[in-house]
Amino acid sequence: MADTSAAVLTIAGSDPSGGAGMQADLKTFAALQVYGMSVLTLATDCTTEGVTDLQLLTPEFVAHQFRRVTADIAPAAIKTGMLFSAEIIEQVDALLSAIDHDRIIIDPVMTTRRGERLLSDDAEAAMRALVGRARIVTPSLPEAGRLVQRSISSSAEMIAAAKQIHRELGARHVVITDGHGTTDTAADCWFDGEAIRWLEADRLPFAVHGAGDAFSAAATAHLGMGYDVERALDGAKAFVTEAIRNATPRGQGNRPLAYSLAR
Ligand code: PXL
Repeated sequence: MADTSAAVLTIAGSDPSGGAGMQADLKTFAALQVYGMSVLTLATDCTTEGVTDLQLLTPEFVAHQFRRVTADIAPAAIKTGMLFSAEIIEQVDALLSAIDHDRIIIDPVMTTRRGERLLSDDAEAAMRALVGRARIVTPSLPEAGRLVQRSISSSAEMIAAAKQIHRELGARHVVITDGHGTTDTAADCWFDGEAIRWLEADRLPFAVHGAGDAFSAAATAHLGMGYDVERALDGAKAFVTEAIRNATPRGQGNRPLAYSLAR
């Protein structure tokens, strides 16, 4: 029986355009009708065209928010989004280690959607360590490449990278999302430690903003409701596919998703 009153938490950065980041996570939580909470890590100047600048909160204030909010309301699942600096990533790692939660989803925000690096070498190393806390880690194709330190372009390379992220970095479930790939279907590669499964949907003929965040947030909402990982990932894929299908153009860049009620 799904726990429809579940409270779920995102630790993420602000996207003032409302399409990605903390805003995408909270809209996804609301659409799936769980109770959303958020610990802010940084503010960006993001629009549908991307990010050009950001400002970080201190790791101490990230920790302060996290400790206060989780002591007040116990999260049923926790997601991380943009953490950016080695110091914030290490702080979040310490906070998650202290509460030993088994429904942690790490969305390792490490590249732009075009695959350009966002993180320093130190921050990337800290992110590889944080991934070990994940019940589910959800890198995009270029982010998976940063995690394994080589570029990935074929299905065979996706499979090898998913297995390596499980084995060497310690994430229990690895889902490499292929939103910007070149095949006809938008197929995400899921490795659960034993078998590979592909999560498939039609690839839609326009670029969107925030799809990776919404997928990961939807998986978090489902885990928080008490669903197992398979149901959580199938539910997340269905949710994000619908939100992409309904996305309408706004602004000068990629279409933000349409977060309509989905449960
Ligand atoms: O989609 C990744 C992402 C995460 N978090 C913030 C963002 C973005 C992308 O624009 O702005 C705050």
